[in-house]
Amino acid sequence: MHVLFACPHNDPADWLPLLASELPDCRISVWDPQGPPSGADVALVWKPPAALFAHEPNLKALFNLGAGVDALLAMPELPPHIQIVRLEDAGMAVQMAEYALYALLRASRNFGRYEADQAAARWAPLPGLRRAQWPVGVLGLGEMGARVAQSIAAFDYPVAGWSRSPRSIDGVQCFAGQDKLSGFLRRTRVLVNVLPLTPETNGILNRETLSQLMPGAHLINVGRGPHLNEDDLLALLEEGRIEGATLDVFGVEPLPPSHPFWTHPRVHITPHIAASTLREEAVAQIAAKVRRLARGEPISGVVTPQRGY
Ligand code: NDP
Ligand code: OXD
Repeated sequence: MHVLFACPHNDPADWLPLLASELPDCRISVWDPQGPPSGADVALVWKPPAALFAHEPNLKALFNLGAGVDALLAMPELPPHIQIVRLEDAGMAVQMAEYALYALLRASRNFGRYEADQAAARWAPLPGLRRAQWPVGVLGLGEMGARVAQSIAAFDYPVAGWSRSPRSIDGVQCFAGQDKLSGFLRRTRVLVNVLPLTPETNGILNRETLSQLMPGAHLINVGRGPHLNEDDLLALLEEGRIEGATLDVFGVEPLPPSHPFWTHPRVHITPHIAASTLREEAVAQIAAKVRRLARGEPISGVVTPQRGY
């Protein structure tokens, strides 16, 4: 197998030694758009330039260095015959669970209020937490969502999840399909979105859906920016129908300096760091799949383009 590293935003020096040690029998090279085609069989990619596909016609599989493949599938130059393989967890699910727990606890345990109290040297304990008043709902029950839901359930919050096909997860009330979305939203106070971005899920967080959440609702968006109608969220915050939001992903990234989210007192933002790709874990997972492909064996994590994830 010939493996090509085609991630112009990542330094190959950080990746090649790991790849070489995991795949000693493979030829490994870095994509050179000025040079002749490498003839590589598979490539590691993250937001690759469109020119890659015409330049490297021998590629049969792309290993995406992330879980979400929305940007890749949106490229018109992507040849239909190429297999797309996404990262499956690879150390990201635990990060996602930490992030969601942090945002949940900040809201439910009043940590934001206590930070303000400290700034004002004010000693003002609030009544203790009643978990029954904080039902959490997780949109998406895949690698990330299942781990998020299980982690929150371990802290005894009532947790539900929503997916496309029926799922069964201990301690999590599972809803599936479009016709169950409303019931899921109505029992949810803290909504965590960890769906992939597809034509079906684009814009799913909007006035109509967010208005169905319980009073005092909080939104945690760690999926993709275009899931959320940002103007609808701002209006619902203003109207008091949403209490607060923790957002990691945005319609435009980096978030423009003039965006109202930067200064909104009830919006907490982070720069798309909820779950970062970990080099060692990612390379180990990809290398194991490359070895299976070399032996002609099937691999998991292959994206279904028609589904969009
Ligand atoms: P998976 O493919 O493992 O899981 C996707 C889940 O979403 C599945 O449960 C799937 O349902 C569900 N789903 C998809 N479409 C629909 C739909 N139309 N209606 C209901 N449920 C649907 O993905 P991951 O968990 O690995 O990743 C999810 C997303 O998280 C990524 O695509 C990416 O956008 C985001 N992400 C963000 C990061 C960050 O740092 N902010 C880092 C990593 C990922 P079913 O189970 O039936 O297939
Ligand atoms: C991913 C991401 O999809 O980092 O892995 O957003």
